[in-house]
Amino acid sequence: MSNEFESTKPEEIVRFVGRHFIYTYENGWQYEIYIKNSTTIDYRIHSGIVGGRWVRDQKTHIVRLSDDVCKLSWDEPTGTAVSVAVNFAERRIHGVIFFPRWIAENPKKTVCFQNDHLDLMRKYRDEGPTYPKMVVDEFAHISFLEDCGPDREDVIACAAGELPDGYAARRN
Ligand code: FER
Repeated sequence: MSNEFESTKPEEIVRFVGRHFIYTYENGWQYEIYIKNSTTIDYRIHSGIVGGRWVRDQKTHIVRLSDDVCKLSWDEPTGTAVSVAVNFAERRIHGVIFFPRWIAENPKKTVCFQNDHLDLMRKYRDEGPTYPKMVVDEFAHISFLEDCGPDREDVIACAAGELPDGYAARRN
């Protein structure tokens, strides 16, 4: 579907689709993303104020900035907006997270497998409060990177707490 406010060009981001990576922000928050296809990510949060949260099939704007750099941007059902620039050559990320006030005050309300609670998350979002937002802007380092190919359902398939010991500590 074409959208005048959408600059994702699927043919430009083929190289990024299928990549699966684990990264840790300088504030210690650890995240994992699987770029499932040209418009979709799955992700899991290992630690941080919303550690334990995980999400499948989040619609995402994905653009190429260079052969080694892409940017992923999306708006959550919770009202959190995220934009993550990923430099695969240097394994360096810069993420900006815009949390609504209700999550800054009570982050645990969003810790779940979100797909099973979409209506509840939208209800929380609409109840607010939204402002002032909590903006978190941080660099991260990619500690694990692999290419899983597109459209797999087994890459992000459980909560962080259900993974085998050592899963997130793998380095390559
Ligand atoms: C990230 C930074 C923040 C990320 C997700 C979030 C998956 C937050 C999501 C949320 O709390 O809804 O790098 O990648």
